[in-house]
Amino acid sequence: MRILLFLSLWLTLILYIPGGESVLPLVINTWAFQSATETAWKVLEQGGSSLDAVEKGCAQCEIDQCDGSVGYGGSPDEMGETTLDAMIMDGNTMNVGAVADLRRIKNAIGVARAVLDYSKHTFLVGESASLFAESMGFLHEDLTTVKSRSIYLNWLNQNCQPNYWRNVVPDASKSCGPYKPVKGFKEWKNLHTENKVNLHSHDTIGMIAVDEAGNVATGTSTNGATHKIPGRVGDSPIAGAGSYADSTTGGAAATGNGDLMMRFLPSYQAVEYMRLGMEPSKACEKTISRIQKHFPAFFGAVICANNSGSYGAACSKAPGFTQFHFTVLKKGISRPQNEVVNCI
Ligand code: SD4
Repeated sequence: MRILLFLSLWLTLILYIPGGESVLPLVINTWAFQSATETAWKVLEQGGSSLDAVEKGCAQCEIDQCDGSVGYGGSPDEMGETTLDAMIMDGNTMNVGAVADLRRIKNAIGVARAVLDYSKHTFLVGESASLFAESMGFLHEDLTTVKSRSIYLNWLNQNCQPNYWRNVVPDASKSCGPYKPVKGFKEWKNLHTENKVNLHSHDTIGMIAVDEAGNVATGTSTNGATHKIPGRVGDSPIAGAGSYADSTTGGAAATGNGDLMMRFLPSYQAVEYMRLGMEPSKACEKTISRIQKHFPAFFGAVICANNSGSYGAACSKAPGFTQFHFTVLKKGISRPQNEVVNCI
C-alpha cells in the first residue's frame, strides 16, 4: 500500500512541475494555426501516437493553406511555382523523414512520413521526391492557384522586387534577371543587410506533440520563402533546424528566416539546452540570443517543450515583428489556446 502511495505521488510530481504549464498530453505549434492544433489533439485523444498527431496536425495546415505560407498556392518562386518543404521526427526512434523542393504534391508532410516509414533514407528532394511520392500513391496536382499566380505577376510587374540575389549584374535591387556574378567581386562584408527579407513572405507550421507517456514527435511544413530562387531549401525540412525531437528530453521547432536560422540548428540547440536542465522558455531564449550575436535583428522564433509538458517560446525582435503568437492545447483545456511572447 505504502509503495502504491509513493508511486502515485511520484507520478503526480513528474507530470506536474510547479510554475510550468505541465500537464500531458500537449500539442504546441507556431503561429495562430488553431485547426492544426485541434487536429493533432484529436489524434492523441483517440490514443494515436505523437508522430501521427504531428503528421495529421501539419497536414491540416497544408489543407487550410495556413496564412498562405503552408501548402499549395503560396510563396511562388521566381518561376511562379509553389514548392514545399516538410519534415517529421520521431523522438523515440530518432527516425526522420523529410522532403524539400517538392513539386506538384500537396501533402508534403505525408510524403515526409512516407520517407520515414517506407525508406531507409532521411531526406528526398526535388523532382525525385515527387516521383517517390507518386509511387507511394500521393496525387499529382498543380500547386498554383489564382492567388499565387497574381502574387507572381505582381512581382514581375515590380521588376522582380524583392528578391534574394546579391553581387550580380544587372543590379538585382532594380531589375529582373537573368543575372551574372558582378566582376571583381571578392568578399561579402555587410552581413547584417542579409536580414532585409520580406517578413510576411515567411510563416511555417512547426509542431511539437507530447503524448501522455512523454513520447515526443515534431514536424514542420512550409512553402518556404516568396520569390525564392528555384531550388532554394529553407530550414524547415532540416532535422535540428526546422524541428528536433528526443523523447528523453523534449522537442523544439523553429520559424522565420530559414536562410539564416538553418546555420545555427536552433531546434537541436534548444533541445540540448533543455537536456542540460534549462526550462523550455529559457532554452528558447538562449537559442534566439545565440543567433542574435551574429544577426542582431533577424526574424525568427522557436517553440520548446520538454517531455513532462512544460513549454515556452521566444522570438527575435525585428522591424515589424515584436511579438510571436503560438498555439497550445494541453490536458485540462478544451480549446486551442493562443499564447503570445514578447520578442527579445
Ligand atoms: C523558410 N523558415 O523556409 C521557413 C519559413 C518560415 O516563418 O518559417 N517562416 O525559411
